[in-house]
Amino acid sequence: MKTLTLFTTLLAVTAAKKCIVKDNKAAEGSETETVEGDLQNEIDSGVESETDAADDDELLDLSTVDYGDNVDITTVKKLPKDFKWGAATAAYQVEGAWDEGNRGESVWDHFTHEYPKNVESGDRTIDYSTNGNRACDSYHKYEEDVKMLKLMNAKYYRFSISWSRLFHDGEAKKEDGKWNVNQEGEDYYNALINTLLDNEIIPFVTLYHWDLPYALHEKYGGWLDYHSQYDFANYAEYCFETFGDRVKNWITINEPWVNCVSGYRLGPGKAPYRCTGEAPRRLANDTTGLDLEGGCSYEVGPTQYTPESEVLPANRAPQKLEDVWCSHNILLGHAQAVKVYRDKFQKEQKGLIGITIDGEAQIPWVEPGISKKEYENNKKYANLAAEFRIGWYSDPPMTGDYPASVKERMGKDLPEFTKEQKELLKGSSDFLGWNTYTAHWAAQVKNEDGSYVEPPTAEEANFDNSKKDMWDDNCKGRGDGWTCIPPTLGSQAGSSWNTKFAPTIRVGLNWFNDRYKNLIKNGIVITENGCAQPNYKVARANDEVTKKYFESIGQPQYADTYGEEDIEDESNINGTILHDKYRQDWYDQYLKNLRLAYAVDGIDVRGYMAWSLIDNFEWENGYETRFGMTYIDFYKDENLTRHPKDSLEHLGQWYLENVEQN
Ligand code: PNW
Repeated sequence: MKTLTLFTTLLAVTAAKKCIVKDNKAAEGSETETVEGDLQNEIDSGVESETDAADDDELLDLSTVDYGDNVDITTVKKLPKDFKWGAATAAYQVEGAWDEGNRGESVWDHFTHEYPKNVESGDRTIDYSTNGNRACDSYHKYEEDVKMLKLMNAKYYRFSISWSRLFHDGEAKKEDGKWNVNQEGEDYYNALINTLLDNEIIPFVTLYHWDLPYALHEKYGGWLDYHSQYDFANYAEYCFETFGDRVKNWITINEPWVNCVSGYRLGPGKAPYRCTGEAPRRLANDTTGLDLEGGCSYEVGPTQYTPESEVLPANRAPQKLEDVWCSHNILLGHAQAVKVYRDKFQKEQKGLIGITIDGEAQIPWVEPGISKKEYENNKKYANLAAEFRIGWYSDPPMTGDYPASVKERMGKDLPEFTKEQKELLKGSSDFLGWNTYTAHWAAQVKNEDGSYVEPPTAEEANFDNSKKDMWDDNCKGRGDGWTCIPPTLGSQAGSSWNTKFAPTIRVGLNWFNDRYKNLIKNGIVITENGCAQPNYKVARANDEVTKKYFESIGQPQYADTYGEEDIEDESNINGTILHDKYRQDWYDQYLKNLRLAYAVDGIDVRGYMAWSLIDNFEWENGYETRFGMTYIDFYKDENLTRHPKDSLEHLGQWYLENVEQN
């Protein structure tokens, strides 16, 4: 089929990367040296020779840009019987009971209590509206959550464990055969796990979903410090030992990028609000849109977050590159936890362990009148952008090191893994967990006169220059932020960054498959996907531009605009709140692309966890943004009754129709 062949070609070319750094012998040398042979060969073989053959001025035939999802899904094979089907939540977002059962404080408790203004609220007179103090009260109501899982025919439930519910100060220790655990915390997770199993639902457990024990943040700056990896591994060991007889699916870390970049650089929306990226804006007097209550200062200083350094002083001023160091240490934490599992438990318990990363698939920018040559260049930049956005986190657990492009362009600003650490990291994820929501455009940035901005030279390589020639997200390299330059990729869902472009899941699955062909041993699991139903709070300034744009390239279906009738009406639960058509359509489209990736492209995708089972505490958006398939009235309903939305049973039906049943 014409369209599908072209689709595959497009994906293969996204694997091309060599020509990004030109005329840079030193950098090329280090690339050959550091990238694993297998991976390098795969990357090289992905380079299409037609790339070079493209005539300078020959125009691209827009009809050849096709994502191949306009097919009748019943004509391709179904997903296999053992497909891991379920829904996801996270401890801080649903549990509540923040000071019950002897639970310790996490960075999220601290952040939300210290800076309530940084969290959206529909009613600030309610003191739990800006935090997870009560949330969905799943600590007491987990049995009701299980009933919701049944409605979607879930075979799996992905939930996370609150580290500080088990260990107040984050430090798990075993003395004379006994752990210093908070017994009430252990009892809670045992009850949850056992209830799931009684209901024939398999637990899929995340060890860390952003709720670091606050004590560790105070002690040494949390993930900024090298020592965090060992505390994480000790806590993980306790979990394997205690729950591993029943839990066979483990995720070490959820979304290291969001945790580190939002929590340590972007500020002021996510814990622990280190905001080293906010500080330069403050210095430049550009604080538009920032609620700076609490604030933070900024020092450019040496970043000694290494094994040689002493434990870091608590509460020192934020420094540059904190997100980079957080990422480095959290990846090591993942690897250390996996080592413990493999050395002491995996053989006997026979479970799988992996990491869940996030990141948007990168879509090469296309427009009417674009030349073939330019489009080919955009494909290369799509791969490069994906290496920065995704590969930075997925390469280490697969290949044992950061992508060559990231190393070259970051220069000395990127910490290095030692030989031992590389060995520890390599192959440390039995499966690859991927949270996928949205997509970004990618291209090379142009100067005013239309010439290309050149990549940084070896001398220029550092954090600030590393992406200077790359479109930043969807913004044509002209600024930062999510919505600065239209058009966006797909329609605007109910969260500022959340746009609907369903082919992204298939493009991303193919990107992973091309890159890691034989390295992902137990397939890819989509550990999160979903949307907030459109609501009146999101800005829709780009809708028209996006619509016109997609029409201009002959793909009006991806503009996917919606009208008033799809927008959540808070005053009437029996309207769009429960009859969530937009969300059902979201799931249909993404799942169709997932099934095509499996059936047509042959991708080893083994599971899908919808985000989220229930409406919950959506971090800095509080209870004002609803990703759930179950409605909860957080402000008025004392009982926090679970009301299933249409999407919940819709997914239950999807499962019966699209996954082999016998
Ligand atoms: C994920 N982005 O976060 C998290 O794992 C969930 O806890 C969260 O509730 C869910 O997605 C919905 O937000 C993300 O900006 C946050 O691209 C932000 C982004 C992606 C994922």
